[in-house]
Amino acid sequence: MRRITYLIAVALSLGLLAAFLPGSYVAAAPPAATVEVAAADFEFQPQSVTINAGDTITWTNTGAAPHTATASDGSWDSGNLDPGQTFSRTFDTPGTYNYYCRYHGTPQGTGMAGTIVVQAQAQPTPAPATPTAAPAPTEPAPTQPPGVTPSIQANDQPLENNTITVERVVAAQDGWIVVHLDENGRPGPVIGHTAVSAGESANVQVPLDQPPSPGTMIWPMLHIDAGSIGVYEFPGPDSPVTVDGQIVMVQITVTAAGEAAPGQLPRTGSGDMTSLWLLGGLALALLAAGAFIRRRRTA
Ligand SMILES: [Cu+2]
Repeated sequence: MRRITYLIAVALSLGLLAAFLPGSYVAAAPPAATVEVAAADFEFQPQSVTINAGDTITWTNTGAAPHTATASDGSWDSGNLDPGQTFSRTFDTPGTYNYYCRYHGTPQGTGMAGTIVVQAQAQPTPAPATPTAAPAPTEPAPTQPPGVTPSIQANDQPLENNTITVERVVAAQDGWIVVHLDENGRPGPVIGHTAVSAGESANVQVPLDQPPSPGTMIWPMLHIDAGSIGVYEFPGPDSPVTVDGQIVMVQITVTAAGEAAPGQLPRTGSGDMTSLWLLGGLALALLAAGAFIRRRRTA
């Protein structure tokens, strides 16, 4: 009996010793891994990743628009990632980390958002995610009927009642004209949208929630109407329309009010007419008063 106790003690000591030996001698925790996540237009792929504590996630912007990977609780942020740029972060503490794209998602997890599940290292490698746990089905790029190539055409212009006018839109299906603010030469946050029907539309008016100051660059962009039809859902299923991998959009500049485009006659507003009448009336009154005074003097 005592001999068995002794053997157990020896075995335990050896085990302890082994635990302190360099990793090459001992079957230690798996080496830290780097897991790739794509920040595509407009979703993270894969949307959910499970890693071990100590592993690193590298996000790569594989899209055409800028994106970010930003912790939903605000504890970390990649900053702006232009197409091709990467951001890496190592997750040492087990837990579930939700994140989103500041341009195309929300901290609440709608739109462009993702999750990182960090497991304690001692746990066995997780089984690959089952198909049912896969991210929400990706909406395929809308297929264009033959002969219809979506396009958008707009010029630099001043705001009229906080509204911009998009000269010409060709849409293969019902959708939206969405106006993005410029961010480093690419479309950033959305500042307005309006519905547009399939086919060709002229002079589409888009009201803006945040009127940009003169000199601001903006990007009118064509989006599809998917998900709930007639409800603007972006970030969400109402994704931008692409033609040959290029988003259908145009960059324009907001000019100062009253700054007429070359070749255009200056507008005469009702306000200008009112002041003209007032001036005319005043001149007539002065003339009449002068005539009255002169007549009184001569009398
Ligand atoms: Cu994004």
